[in-house]
Amino acid sequence: MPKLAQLFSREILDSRSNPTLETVAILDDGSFGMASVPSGSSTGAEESAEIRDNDPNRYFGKGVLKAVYNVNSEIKSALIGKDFDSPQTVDQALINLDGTSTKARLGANALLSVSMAVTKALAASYKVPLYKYIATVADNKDPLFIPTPVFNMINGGKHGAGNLDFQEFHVIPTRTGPFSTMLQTGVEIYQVIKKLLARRGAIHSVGDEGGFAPNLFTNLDALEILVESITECRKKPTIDVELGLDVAANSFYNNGKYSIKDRSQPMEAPEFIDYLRDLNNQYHLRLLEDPLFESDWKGWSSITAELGANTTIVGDDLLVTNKDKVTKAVAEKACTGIIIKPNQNGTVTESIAVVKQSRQAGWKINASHRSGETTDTFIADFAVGVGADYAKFGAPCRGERTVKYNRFLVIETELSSH
Ligand code: 2PG
Ligand code: MG
Repeated sequence: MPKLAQLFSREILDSRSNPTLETVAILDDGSFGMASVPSGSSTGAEESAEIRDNDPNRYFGKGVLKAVYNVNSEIKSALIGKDFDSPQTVDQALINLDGTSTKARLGANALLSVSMAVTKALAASYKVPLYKYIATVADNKDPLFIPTPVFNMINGGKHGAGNLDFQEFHVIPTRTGPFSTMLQTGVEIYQVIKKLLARRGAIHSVGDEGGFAPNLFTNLDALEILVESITECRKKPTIDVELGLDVAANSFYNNGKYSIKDRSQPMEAPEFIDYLRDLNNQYHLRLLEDPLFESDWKGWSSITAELGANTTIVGDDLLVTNKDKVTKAVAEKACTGIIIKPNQNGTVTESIAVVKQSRQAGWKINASHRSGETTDTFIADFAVGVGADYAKFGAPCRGERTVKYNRFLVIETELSSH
């Protein structure tokens, strides 16, 4: 049984130029795993706790030296020399050591970096690709496949330039060919969006996730640009390529009302649901993520009852990759899909458990990056290993995003050669 021989963490930078952790785990047979953790900006209130230094003299308080220290001291002392035959045993040790329900004592970022690094080292020790090892850990015996990519082409909300309320405008190729063809479709549409935005005189700088952050008037304008771009690429909207939205409604919910640029007056939940229903009738969304405020459970149940038959209603901030939230959402029929973000949870195996729980409910699984990313490709292997229906890594642009889509290309080649 492999033993953990070395554990070491350091502070590196993420794609938004904020510090994060990179952790190295080495087993006594020499197997090596290195992992870095992403970080969100439009976070759910009940995500596991990311520890930052809050030292105003370093990186405006965003340093992670405390979390790094926790790995290099307490976590290291507790794990070094122990036998670990699976990520479950490592994760359980981490959970016990931290002792809080939100992983606030040692930090979910510290814990996840160790959990991912050890999982990678164990895969290396067993001499299997990471995605296959994750499938074994997840007890996923189905044939492995590449999830459908959800390309975030236009960035608004907290990730954009401040002029669009909705956070993410998705293009989702329908599954008619291999992943490489879906990627090509996404990239060609991305390039055409750039051209159309330039033609309209809307700026086309990019936002946090590599999608364009244009100067458009309304959220519907952004959807129109996507439709035009799909058509210009000689594809049929809703047939060849579908649309999706991460509304991220938390960010424009104030005093019980939803305020968006498309309407002059703030809306109560029933009126906003009517608005989303009309929008959905027009654009036939495949995925509708976080359409309502994370505590508006009543609203979630009613939008799922209204739209859930044809559109997957996806919980992100609502569910924060947390088993108790999923249990509540299943009971209340609050959604039909889930975003899985390991760093909302804090360990790899608990995130896998949430995937299984969600699948039992018949939900669609969307494995997701964060807006602050690194060049780590763990999430791509994770998505394949757990059999996720969808994966969202942002736009097919910027190194920290393309590295994950490129990892899918590698996995696709490996899967097709067996
Ligand atoms: C989201 C994510 C990722 P963030 O809301 O789905 O796209 O954004 O990482 O900022 O929470
Ligand atoms: Mg989201």
